Amino acid sequence: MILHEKISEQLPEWRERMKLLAKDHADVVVDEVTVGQIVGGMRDIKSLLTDVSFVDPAHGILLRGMTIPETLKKLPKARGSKMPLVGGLYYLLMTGETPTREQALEVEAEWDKRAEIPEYVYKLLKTMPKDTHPMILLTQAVMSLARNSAFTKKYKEGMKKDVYWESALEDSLDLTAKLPVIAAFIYRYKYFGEKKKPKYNPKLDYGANFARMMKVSDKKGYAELSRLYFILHSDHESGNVSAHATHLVGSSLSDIYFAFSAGLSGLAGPLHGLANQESLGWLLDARKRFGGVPWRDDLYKYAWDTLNSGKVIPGYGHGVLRVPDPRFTALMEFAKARFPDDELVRLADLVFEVAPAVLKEQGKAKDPAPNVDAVSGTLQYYYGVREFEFYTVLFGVGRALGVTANYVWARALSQPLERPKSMTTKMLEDVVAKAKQPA
Ligand code: NMX
Ligand code: MLT
Repeated sequence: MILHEKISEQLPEWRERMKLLAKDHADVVVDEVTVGQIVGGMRDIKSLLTDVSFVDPAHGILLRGMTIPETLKKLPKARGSKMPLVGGLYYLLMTGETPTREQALEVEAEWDKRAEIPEYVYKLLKTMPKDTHPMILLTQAVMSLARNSAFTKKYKEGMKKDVYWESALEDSLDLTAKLPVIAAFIYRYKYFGEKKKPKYNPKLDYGANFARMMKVSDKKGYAELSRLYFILHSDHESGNVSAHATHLVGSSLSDIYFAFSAGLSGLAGPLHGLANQESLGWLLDARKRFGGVPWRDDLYKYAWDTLNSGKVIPGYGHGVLRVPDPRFTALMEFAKARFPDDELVRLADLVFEVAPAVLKEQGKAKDPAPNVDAVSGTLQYYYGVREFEFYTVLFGVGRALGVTANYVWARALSQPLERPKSMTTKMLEDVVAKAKQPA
């Protein structure tokens, strides 16, 4: 299999580099940690290692070194489409190389072979109460797939450490193949009561399959959005909650199903992936309150009302970025090229003018710019996917692409159990008292 071959070729060099760092340079100081960082959610502490992606505060995500516009331009496209094949993105994340169209299609073909969902997963989903949040359903479905993990099976049989990554890759391909099918089933079952299992069509790519299984009316347009959406949400270096949770759990040698269900649980929080649903809710509220796209002054007041009521403006701010998120820009460009007159798109655009100014005036948020969640739901809404509780599921399908690539490389490079050290408040106060003592 193509990804297996490529990773095998690259492994000796990466292992050598890792060995040098671990053995010969272990005592070189990289950074210092301040009290502010310890009490402030570990922000900016450089302590994670990944080559899959990097968030540059001034330029946004670099996927294997490529900006979003470069990624969208250079990856091979689905036939008759302006958007890249998701299989090509997976090849890029896994290998660090830009694939040819054939290589991207080989990954897509792997997904075709693995997209079948075990019957018990459907049964499990159907036993849940009707009002269960779709992120609970997705997390449960993913967790239940651990039953078939190649990694866990081989581990029990005594698999050697240097081949851990091979069964990690097997599981990752299986998981990423099944996710769009599971997500589409959850959508059709939960909101339309459909019990029929979605069928993956080998003649279609990942994005087109998803659009077909979701049964939206404009399948072609939604396939384009799905390709873009999954690519944009795939990875955002390793410190974000979903990636970090997946990595942490994986470091205990839990299989990717356990690890990713932890990542999904983190994604389900309103400060992380759930912000896309909150963000659309905020826009819809504004539209309802003002009977359409409001005047700028009204929107300004609405944004201040949100802040004054102790809430955040969803879709704005970021832990690392200090410019408008290029993923936001890519989605906005997509919308403006296809449906510029859509009322919610115009409203989201006006919020982009007003919200940063309000956040700057308030002076708290370090990044007053929009992140990916500020507009992602608006595009789903346009294509008729209006059940916005479901949006984080879509984020999850995309995020699996990045975190599984990281999981495979973490096993390939024998990244160890993650185990940072904690302190007590008294210990921290003692450190402060000592630092403040006159010399
Ligand atoms: N609206 C109001 N206040 C904000 C916002 C915002 N959009 N962003 C940051 N702040 C506040 C933040 O709550 C904090 O206040 P306090 O000191 O009272 O605790 C202060 O500004 C400093 O926060 P930062 O250091 O700028 O941001 P931090 O790194 O802690 O948090 C987010 C980053 C993304 C959690 C934060 O900006 C936020 O809550 N944004 C809204 C929710 C959102 O859009 N989340 C999605 C993130 C992207 N994703 O896809 O996961
Ligand atoms: C993400 O895509 O994970 C979010 O932008 C959050 C982050 O990077 O912290």
